[in-house]
Amino acid sequence: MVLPEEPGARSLLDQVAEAERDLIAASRRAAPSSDDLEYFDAVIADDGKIEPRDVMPEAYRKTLIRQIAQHAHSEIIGMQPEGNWISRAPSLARKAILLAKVQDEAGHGLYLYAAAETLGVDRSDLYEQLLSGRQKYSSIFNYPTVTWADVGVIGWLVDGAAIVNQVPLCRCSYGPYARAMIRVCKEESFHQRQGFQSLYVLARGTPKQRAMAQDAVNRWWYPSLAMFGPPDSDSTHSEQSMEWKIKRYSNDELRQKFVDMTVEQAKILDLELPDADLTWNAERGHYDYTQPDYDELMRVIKGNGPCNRQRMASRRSAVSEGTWVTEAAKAYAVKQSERMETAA
Ligand code: BYC
Repeated sequence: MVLPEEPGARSLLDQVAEAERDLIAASRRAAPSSDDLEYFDAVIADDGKIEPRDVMPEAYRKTLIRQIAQHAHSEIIGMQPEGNWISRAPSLARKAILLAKVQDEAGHGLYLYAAAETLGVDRSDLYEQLLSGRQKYSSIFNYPTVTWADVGVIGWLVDGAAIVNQVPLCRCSYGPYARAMIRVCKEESFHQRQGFQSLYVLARGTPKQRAMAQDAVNRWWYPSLAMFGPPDSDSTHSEQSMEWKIKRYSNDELRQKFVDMTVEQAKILDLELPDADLTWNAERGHYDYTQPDYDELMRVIKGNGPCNRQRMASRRSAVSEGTWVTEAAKAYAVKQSERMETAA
């Protein structure tokens, strides 16, 4: 099933493929001959890629660590709301799909922690900062998944918002982050389609199933819009991140792209988006829409959303109760490499 995207724009997956071609070309460029910041400025001006070997301003490095770590933590915490339904999926096929999807999110977390480590941080320090609350994760994962339809809506709206935000990150100026995003986006695109398909079935099911799908859309719409962050006027990092070409679009620009794309998809689902003021504005060439509640976003970011405490408690217990698994895996890896050495 082909989902309509932003009117008049190239498909999101075509944009990912184009970014991948640029990344391959950039990786073939010669290493810098100088170790001063002139090279950094020239690469950014030339729309090239900064690699871990290159000198970079300390603030650029810190911004990337903040954003990539927050992104990695979001993938890992994001496994919880959907994981909640693995044991209650309505069929074996849906259960297998959901298991695979949640496992993909763990993989995304791993690509992203690996990308952050190229900036000279250790992933165990990043976990520690998440657990102590010094680093954050996306606001969206602090909302509960109360019905099966929430799983479909997370796929459609949350993964849909994630793709709109992340496709431009495939063209981020930092090579390892951009490369991680290529694979993440291809997988997210698949996730979004499965969420859409699951909702499509519910929306055409019994009146009760249809009502459950609509109720889930009503609850997730505004939190999904808030995923893009505060409005541009309140965004502390956007201006600098855009100058460095880490971010390619502002929070409001991406939110608008998401609205324009999603309205068309909602028509196919035959579900309502819960915004009476959603109207096409021919002059702007975009839909006008009601903004999410940014005070609520700030409360959720600060730790006071409906599920913040539950999410962090689950994460802490996964670490404390799972330590023996990590230690066993490490001991096994040591044993294997000793065996290989003896055999060689
Ligand atoms: N939630 O200056 P701003 C996924 C913070 S994973 C929490 O605009 P920036 C998925 C922001 O960090 C989804 N915090 O910031 C996974 C900053 O605080 P600090 C995650 C938010 O960085 C599994 C402050 O507010 N995606 O989709 O320029 C299953 C001011 O904001 C949020 C990413 O992480 C928020 N929603 O722009 C399914 C993508 N919004 O750090 C799906 C990568 C803002 O100064 N990240 N804040 O204390 C980004 O693109 C950018 O970091 C953001 C924010 C657009 C999120």
